[in-house]
Amino acid sequence: MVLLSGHGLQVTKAACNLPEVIVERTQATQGGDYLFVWLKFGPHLRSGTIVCHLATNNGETSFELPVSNREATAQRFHGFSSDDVLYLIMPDRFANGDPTNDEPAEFPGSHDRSKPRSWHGGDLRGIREHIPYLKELGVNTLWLTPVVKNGAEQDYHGYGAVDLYAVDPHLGNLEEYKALASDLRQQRMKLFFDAVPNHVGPRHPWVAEPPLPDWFHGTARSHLDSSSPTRNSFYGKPAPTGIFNDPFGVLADPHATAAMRRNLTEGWLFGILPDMNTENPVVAKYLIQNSIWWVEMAGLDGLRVDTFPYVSRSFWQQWHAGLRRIYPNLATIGEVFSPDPTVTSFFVGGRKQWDGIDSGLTTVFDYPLFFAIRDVLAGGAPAGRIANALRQDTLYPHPERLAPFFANHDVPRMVSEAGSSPEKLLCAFALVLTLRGIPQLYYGDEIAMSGGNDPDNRRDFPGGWPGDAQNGFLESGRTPEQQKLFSAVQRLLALRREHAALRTGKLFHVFSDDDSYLFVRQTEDERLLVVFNNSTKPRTMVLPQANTPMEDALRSTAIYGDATVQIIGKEMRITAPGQSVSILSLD
Ligand SMILES: [Ca+2]
Ligand SMILES: [Ca+2]
Repeated sequence: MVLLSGHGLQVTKAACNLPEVIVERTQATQGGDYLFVWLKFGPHLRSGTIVCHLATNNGETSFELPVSNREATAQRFHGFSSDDVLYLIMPDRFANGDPTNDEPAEFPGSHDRSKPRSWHGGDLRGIREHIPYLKELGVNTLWLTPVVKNGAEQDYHGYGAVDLYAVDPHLGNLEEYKALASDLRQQRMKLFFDAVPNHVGPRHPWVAEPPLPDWFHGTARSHLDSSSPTRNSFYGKPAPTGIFNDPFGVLADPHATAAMRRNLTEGWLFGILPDMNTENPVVAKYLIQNSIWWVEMAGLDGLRVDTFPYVSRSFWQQWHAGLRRIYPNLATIGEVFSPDPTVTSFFVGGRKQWDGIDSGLTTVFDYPLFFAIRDVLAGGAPAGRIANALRQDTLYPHPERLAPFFANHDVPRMVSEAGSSPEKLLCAFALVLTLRGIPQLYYGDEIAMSGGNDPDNRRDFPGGWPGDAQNGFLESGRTPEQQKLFSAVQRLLALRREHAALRTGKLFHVFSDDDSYLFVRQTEDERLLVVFNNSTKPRTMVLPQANTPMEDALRSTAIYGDATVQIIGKEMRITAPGQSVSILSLD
């Protein structure tokens, strides 16, 4: 399906210049300002440019459609596993590899590094130039916030698309994006695209003139707000976190009414982002084709899926079916911003839920664990909250695919949260990199970048711009404290690569209370004990070994951190420094 825009497109005849291309049907809309053309390709179609002629009662025109054979699929569309570590970058804020695109001619006044909500000049070339840094750190899978064309003065973040088939000119162009993907593949690294089928930006040309009258849920003048009419008090409990999140409970609740759900799935996010009418099959087709196009063009391994609960589940089922028909291993990871695992797990695919729908989603970011880690480290909550989050893994078909994280672009930097500290930041890294799942890190946390709420949590990576006073990409440019943290994170990432138990080992709780949480990651060949002490004071714990994965261990070797273990009789006497994580190998 091709969507053309123009004038007077009420065609009476449409035909293309190749016998392998058949025009199945056409539909003109909006007084001829749009034309949908459904094409069918024969099996012998070859690379080239299709030219299709359109005839109307008032004249003729034509359009060209480039087609190409698929590139070799080796090393593409792999999906992900716990062998991978995701690293989230906001391209505008990481590194400026091309100062000539800082303020594209069509967006005058958009670039101003002194304004936190303006474009700052970072781009795709800047990321390409820093692949060696990412390799040196030890991450292998990049999630970039949306690279689609936005352009409006404050849309540096990418979530306000004005063209779903173009790279934003501040960031580069499609060739530059493909080059980034290719460079990453050469380094055996992966690339995830941030897909946003829920909405486009308020300045998308569709808003003034939608291709179909029901292209969006509502119109710019008349639409629902995405805020749910039911607040947390509906379920008799107060909002459990200080961080805003819509109560998605009604979407997972078999007893909720359509009225309780409708604002969430059909409302305009924040009351301003035009909400795609994904129930219209033509809109669904457009969005599915668009996602396939990006995956194919760049050879992507996966998609991070924005605002997942805000889109109807039947759409997600179709969208995944469309993608997986071509890319059976493609990974999709959904944003379900909720502290409640009964809510986050509901959206994961792999099984039908009470509505008869399997969303198809590979996995979700582990928001419940995120809230637990923040509450424990910064908020002084009991360390046992971590065990409590993990206990609920039973809700997920594949808990080993969950993506634990302690920061992203929507929450304050860990080190800047009240009650946090550099030591706590390092504990957060160590937990996320040793608990089960596929970890996700946020750019700059490895050098303790600070920042409060959005957009302060999206500062420029120091050294990414010519003339920056500091260069955090180089050891020589880091402060001693930053270097200490960077080295520790690098070490944790290396240990993850070296020890299969940290990637795939079965996880056992072995001790948990208000101050400490201890767990073992076990494979057939290896047992690793991870000791997290959240108290500022050192402490000693005595754990019986019987009927635990520590059974019969005769000695331990510290591979990270300063905890010590003495094995006396059938007991392990574990001493952990204050505010620390340690990893010990048991044999
Ligand atoms: Ca630039
Ligand atoms: Ca929606």
